[in-house]
Amino acid sequence: RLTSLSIEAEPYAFTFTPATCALLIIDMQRDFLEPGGFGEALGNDVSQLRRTIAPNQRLLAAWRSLGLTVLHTREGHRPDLADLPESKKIRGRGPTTIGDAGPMGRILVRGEAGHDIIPELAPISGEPIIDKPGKGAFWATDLHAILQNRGIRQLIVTGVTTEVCVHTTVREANDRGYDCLVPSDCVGSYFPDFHAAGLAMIKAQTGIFGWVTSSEKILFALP
Ligand code: TIU
Repeated sequence: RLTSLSIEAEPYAFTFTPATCALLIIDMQRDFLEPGGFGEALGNDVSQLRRTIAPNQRLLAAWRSLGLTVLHTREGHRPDLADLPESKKIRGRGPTTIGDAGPMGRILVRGEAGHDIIPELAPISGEPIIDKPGKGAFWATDLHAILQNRGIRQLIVTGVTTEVCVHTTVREANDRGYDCLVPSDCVGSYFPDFHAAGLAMIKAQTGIFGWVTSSEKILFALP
């Protein structure tokens, strides 16, 4: 039986009960991670994100093998763009922005190829997919209700990007009473210095938003 476990982490050990701790994988979408996608078209180095794929696969396999809760998120908008604020649409100032035709379909539009989760981390039956219009996974979604209905109190948050959607989600989760643990090798940013600062911010001030560890340390702690 799974009871309380302890993971070596910073600023101190993360104690958790597997049955009430979900793996929440943020926005591992083709348009952010794949060569030829929207992220690369913006001039970003996708290798900074792609290094997170293998560690996420190992963590996901472990969570599935123990029968624990897994959830996935995708950032994107309705095909009619009714949920896309004008501010978000025009901020990019590029030749192509959200909703326009991109290399893998309309950029960040639900149902398009580029909006989907990369095949390496494809969700399976029973794993809720949270479609979110914003950076945080709680705003304008049913994530909190789903977590409450399953009795989840703690989250392991992975995915991309560290300082944008992962950070916003960890902050939102913290305010809703969830403990968040972030494995550093399972989150990534196009900007290595933002990645490092983002992780430092989470664990500063004796864990102001949460804890930071590695996937290896999580796997080591599992039964
Ligand atoms: N998922 C996520 O972080 N969305 C972004 O737009 N991130 C950027 O870093 N651009």
